[in-house]
Amino acid sequence: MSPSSDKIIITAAITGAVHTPTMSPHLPITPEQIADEAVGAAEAGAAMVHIHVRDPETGKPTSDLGLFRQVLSDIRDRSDVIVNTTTGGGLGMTVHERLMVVPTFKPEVASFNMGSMNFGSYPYLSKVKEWKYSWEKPYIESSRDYIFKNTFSDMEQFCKTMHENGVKPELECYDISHVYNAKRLIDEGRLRTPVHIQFVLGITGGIGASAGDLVNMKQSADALVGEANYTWSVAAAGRFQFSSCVTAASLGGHVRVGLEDNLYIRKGALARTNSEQVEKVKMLAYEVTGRENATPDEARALLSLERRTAKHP
Ligand code: KMH
Ligand code: ZN
Repeated sequence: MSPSSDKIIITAAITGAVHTPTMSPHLPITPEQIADEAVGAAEAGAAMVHIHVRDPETGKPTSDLGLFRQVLSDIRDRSDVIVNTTTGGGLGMTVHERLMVVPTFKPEVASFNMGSMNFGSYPYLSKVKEWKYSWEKPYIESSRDYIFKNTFSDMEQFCKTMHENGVKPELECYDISHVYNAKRLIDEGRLRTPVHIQFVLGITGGIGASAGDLVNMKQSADALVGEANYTWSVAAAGRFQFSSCVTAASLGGHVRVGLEDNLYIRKGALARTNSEQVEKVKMLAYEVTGRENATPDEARALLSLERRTAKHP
């Protein structure tokens, strides 16, 4: 068994860069909305919030550090939740743009994507007829020809920058080869154990989201990284979100919900807030496994975090 815990860490991924405003009127857009949603998710039981930012006028994902500053300082003023910033960014952002949030704000945790891959959101094209903003359709269409770039050289730079700034990487693994890449970086001394792995399931271009897919990912990590050397969580796209969370909770892992990954609360019903999803997964994990949600400080201990995010970034 990986160092599994009785307490379960719930992460809420608040807005992301995959969904667009037309897909849900509840997607947080402005810095105020993103911070409010993050604080609400924390109050509902999330120990960690994963943050992307969007242009407040159009809702388009951006790497603007001024917007990150507003969101991070607002959250920090109002909550003790662990802040996890994206370094995956969104379609069309450069590696440099994606990484700058790390040295600028030194968040406690940041995502770290474990390999280059296709990352397709284009299946949404068949679901939407009229788009609210002109950028949305070309953005989604561009994913058909998009390579999410995380080369070995990029990953070495991410390791160095996160290490120099005392930021714990959350290793986003979308396929089994990404677990091999994590092992390589550990063996090279670029990543220190225990690492925290996020198994990201159901992305077009990555592994699927069945229980078997999750078990495959976990067994690969057990064999390659070693059960005692990592903690883990699952983030699954769309309708696989809650079923994957229940499987992960049963296997001793942690869970991620949020509108970044899934816009719905149940079949056919849009989630109105991130906190609704946090409440639901908290209930499911407890009812199915008896595991209670970790507080931010309990999560800090479970993830071996060294320090808190500075109060005013
Ligand atoms: N968007 C998710 C599929 C990141 O932000 O770096 C994974 C993610 C990666 O959250
Ligand atoms: Zn993200």
